[in-house]
Amino acid sequence: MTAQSALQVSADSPPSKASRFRAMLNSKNLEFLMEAHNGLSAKIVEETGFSGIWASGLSMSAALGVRDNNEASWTQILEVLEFMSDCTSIPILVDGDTGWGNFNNMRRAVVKLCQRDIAAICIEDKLFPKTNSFLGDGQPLADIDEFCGKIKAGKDSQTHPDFSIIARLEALISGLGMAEALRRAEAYHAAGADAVLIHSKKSDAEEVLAFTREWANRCPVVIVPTKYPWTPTDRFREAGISIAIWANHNMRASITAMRETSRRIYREESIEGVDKEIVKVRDVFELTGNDELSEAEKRYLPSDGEGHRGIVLAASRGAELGKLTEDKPKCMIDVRGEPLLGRLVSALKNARVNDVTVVRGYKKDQINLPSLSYVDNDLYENTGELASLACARAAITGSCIIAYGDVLFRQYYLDQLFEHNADIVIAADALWKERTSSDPKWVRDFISATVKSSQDFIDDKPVYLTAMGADLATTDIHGEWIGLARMTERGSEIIRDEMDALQKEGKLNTAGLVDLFHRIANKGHKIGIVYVPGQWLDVDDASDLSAAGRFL
Ligand code: SPV
Ligand code: MG
Repeated sequence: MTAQSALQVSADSPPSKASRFRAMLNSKNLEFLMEAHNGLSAKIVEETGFSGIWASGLSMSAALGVRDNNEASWTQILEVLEFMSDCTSIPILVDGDTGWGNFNNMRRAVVKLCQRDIAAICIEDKLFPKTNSFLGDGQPLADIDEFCGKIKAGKDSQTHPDFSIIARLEALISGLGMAEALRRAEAYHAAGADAVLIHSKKSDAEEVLAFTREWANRCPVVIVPTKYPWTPTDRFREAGISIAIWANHNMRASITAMRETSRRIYREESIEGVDKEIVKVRDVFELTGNDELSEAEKRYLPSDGEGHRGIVLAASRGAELGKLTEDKPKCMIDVRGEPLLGRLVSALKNARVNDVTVVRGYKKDQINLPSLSYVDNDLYENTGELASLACARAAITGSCIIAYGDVLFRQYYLDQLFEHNADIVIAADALWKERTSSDPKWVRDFISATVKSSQDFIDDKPVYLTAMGADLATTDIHGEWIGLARMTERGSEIIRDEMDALQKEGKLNTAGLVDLFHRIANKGHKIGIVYVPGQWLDVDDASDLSAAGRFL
């Protein structure tokens, strides 16, 4: 970093992109820039770990469907750069072709680039409109003095002290030889270029390495090894090269991937085949930062009182699932490309349950979905559901949903819970299946209610819970709880009070939700029942898991 830029950086602000790029140029290590051509590819370059981006002229043009012949105007390129710069935090070196005109165009371009936080521009000593270096033979070069004037105009126009201008030498490409390349490098360096880029279209690196030997690091040297990809990178390092640019490989990779995908869908007249091979739509949301928007909505949109809270109990392992839960809890088991918990949270968010707290326990570090709040029941092995719920006590306020972390159900069941006017409402399967002799290793949550379901599910009268438990007499069973409950503000208060009562009685750590609801109903509070026609499951064992796949 130069002394000037050090002044610009206060103790608590990170160095600017321009300063970081300048540090890369001047560092003793070989650095790398990876090509990007739009916001998405720029984000991918950054998430991969690269320290900087090459905004390739060839790639940006190709992505716009035009040739690398200045067919896209410089302001169109500027617009692409703005998207790339806005959505990334690493420096961008833009391929500025010939500076998009003469010294005057260069001045204006540099100002606009600085405004958009672009760290550096590389300009090549060819004529406008440019032609890609790998096309044709012996392209005419710019007049040396004219090109030096362009460099000076750029340096005089930069509004950030560390903005860099790299002068790209096309003498070797045009067959004018090493002496001409060195003569021009000297002139451009004297005109103020911060580095030179020596370009070659030979299939080995020899002339580039010969240049670096002659040049002897009078200023940093940048290379683009597209045509000599087999040269070991260490040779560049040994030659003291400052930056190697991987110039067009994301654009080319995207062509390969898009062709394969399009052709397969065309052939198969179906998207099923490619579906597993490509990223999920959820990944796209993640890459484009939708989580941040959800957070911002909570902060800035007026609250219309309809946002709800959710508490998901996900502390248990799900030991019946054997190997599948050896390294993660069952709520993170993948069902058709998405963890159970991800599916549950999407259903909750679709019902405007925006503020979701997950209670973790077994392998808690594996539960790491974005935009959720987490609390941990570290004693999950020796405690029950209410001990987990107690960990999320602070979240049991207002309009609130409680759900098991392993349940799948139809989205509209949530709407029905919210439509019911009882303070506590639970969803119960009216088409519950009888207990069988092999059933259950785990506990079934049966309910008894004031009225049996008519089983037409259209116009059920208000129904309320009378009893709940695994051991209800078969004749008393009217349904099976599906692991989903909803409370109003008053309902949340009733739940908290009953938990306090259980705590006082020393029963909180071992009791389950069924005990809680049973006790509340027994105390005379009306717990509403929404009868649902099956179409749900909780994933307890391998057969549930395959049923889950079918369910979806
Ligand atoms: C680009 O990526 O647009 C370049 C590098 O200018 S090259 O295509 O090798 O000329
Ligand atoms: Mg280019």
